[in-house]
Amino acid sequence: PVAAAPAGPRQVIANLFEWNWPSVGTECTTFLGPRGYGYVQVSPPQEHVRGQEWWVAYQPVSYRIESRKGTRAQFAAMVNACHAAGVKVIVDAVVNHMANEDKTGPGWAGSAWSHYNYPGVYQVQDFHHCGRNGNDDIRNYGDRYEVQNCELVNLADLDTGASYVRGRLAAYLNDLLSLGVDGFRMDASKHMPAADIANLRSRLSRPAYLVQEVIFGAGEPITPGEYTGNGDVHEFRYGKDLARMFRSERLAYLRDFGEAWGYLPTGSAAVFVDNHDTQRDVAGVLTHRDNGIYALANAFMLAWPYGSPTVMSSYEFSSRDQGPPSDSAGRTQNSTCFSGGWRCEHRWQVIANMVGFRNAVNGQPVVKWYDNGNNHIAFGRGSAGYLTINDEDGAVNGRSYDSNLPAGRYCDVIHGERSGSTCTGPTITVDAGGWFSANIAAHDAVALHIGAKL
Ligand code: LM2
Ligand code: CA
Repeated sequence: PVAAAPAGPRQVIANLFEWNWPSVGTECTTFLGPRGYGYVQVSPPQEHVRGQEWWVAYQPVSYRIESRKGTRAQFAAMVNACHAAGVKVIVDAVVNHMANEDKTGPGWAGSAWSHYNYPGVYQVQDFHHCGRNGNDDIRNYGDRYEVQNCELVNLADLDTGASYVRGRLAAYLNDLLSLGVDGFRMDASKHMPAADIANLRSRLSRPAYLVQEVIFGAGEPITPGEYTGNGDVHEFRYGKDLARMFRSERLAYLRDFGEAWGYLPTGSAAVFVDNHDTQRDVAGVLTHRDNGIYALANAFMLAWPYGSPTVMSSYEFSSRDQGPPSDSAGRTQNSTCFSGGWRCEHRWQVIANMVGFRNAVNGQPVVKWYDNGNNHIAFGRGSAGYLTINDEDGAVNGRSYDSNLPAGRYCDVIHGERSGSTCTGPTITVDAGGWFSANIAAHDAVALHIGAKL
C-alpha cells in the first residue's frame, strides 16, 4: 500500500494529547469538523502499565484497545463520530518497545506481564538484547546500532527485524485500521531501522498516512531524511528555530523559513510549534504558557507553506510527569476546555481561525513578502490570504499593506469571527489595487482571507 498523505484542503492536524475517547468524538463533531481541521491525532490507545503519569501510555503491555482513555467500543465510536464530522484519525503507535523490562503487571486492563514476557504476545526471544552499557540501555546517540538495538529508557526493545514481531505489530495496526483509523504517528521511529518501518507498512491491509518521529540531532548518524521513503517525518528543528526567532532573534529571518534552513523537503515534513515532549523537555520552545506569542507562532505556522502542520492541545502541569485530570479509578476525565487545566489551544480564536486561513490559501505561493528588518513581517498567499505580524514592542500605526487580495471588505480573523456578512472584530477594506491600511498593536497581527470576505 502507498501512504495516503494529508492532501486536499483540510490538512491541519489537531493533537488532542491524552484526551479520552468520548471527548475526542464530541470535539470532532462540535469543533474540529466545523472549524476545518482535517485530522485529529490521539494518544496511544493500547493497554499500558498502571500509574498516574502521562507516559504510562508509552509502555504497552498488550494490544488490547483498552486504556485509561477508554474502551474499544468507545474508541470505535470516537472514530465514527470523527469521520461523520469529516475529520480523519491518526493514532500514536508505540511499536518500538513494550513496558519497562524491570517491572511487572498487571496492566491497565488486567493483562499479566513481567520481565520480557507478555503472555500470548511476546516472549524473551522477541526482544533485542544489545549487550552494551551493562544494562542494555541506549547511551551513545552517535552509534546507530546502539540507538536501534539497545533500550530507550529501559523499555524492552522489540526485535522489529524478526518476522514474528513484524506480524504481531502489523496485526495491531491492522486492527486499528479495521476500526477505521486513517494514519499513524510512529513513535520512537529513530529507534527502528527505516527498513523495519517499511516492512510494517507493506503489511498494512490498506493505505494509511504515516508520520515518523525522528528527532534531528546534530552530528548523529541516523537522520530524519532516511525515513522519507516511508511517509512524512517530524521536522523537530522547526519549532525550536521558530521559538528562537520569536524570543531572541528576528521574524524578518523567516522569509525563507523551511528547506533553505536545511530542513526536510516540504512534502515530507510534519511540523509543530511544540509537542507533548518538547513542551516538557526542550528549553525555549513556545508553549501554551506563552499565551499570545504562542498564538502568533501558530498563526505563522498555519499561514506559511512549509510542511504539514499539527496544532498541539495541552493540559496544564506543574511537574513534568503529571498526568491528565483523572477520576478516582484513574480514568482520564472528560476534557472541559478552559477549565480543570485543559488549555485547548486548538480552540483559541487566533489558532482556530488560522486553520480556516490555511484551508483557504491551500496551494498558493508566498507573495508580497514585507519585513522591516526586525520583527514586523507580512506576506500574502497568492490572492487568497494575507497575514501581517507585528512582534515589535510598540504599535505600528497608519501603515498600508500590499495584500494582493481582491478588493472588498474582510473580517480580521485574528480578532474576530465572520458570521455571514458581519465580523465580531475589525473589518478591513482592501482597495482596488489590493492595499489596505491598519493599526497593529505591539505583539499582534492582522489576517485576512477569501473565506472570511464579507
Ligand atoms: C517517544 N518518542 O520517541 C515519546 O514521544 C516519548 O514521550 C516517550 O517517552 C518515548 N518515546 C518512549 O515511547 C515517555 C517519557 C519518558 C517515559 C517513557 C516511558 O518522556 O519519561 O519514561 O515515555 O513511559 C519513564 C520514566 C523513565 C523510565 C521509563 C521506564 O521517565 O525514567 O526509565 O519510564 O520505566 C527507567
Ligand atoms: Ca529499537
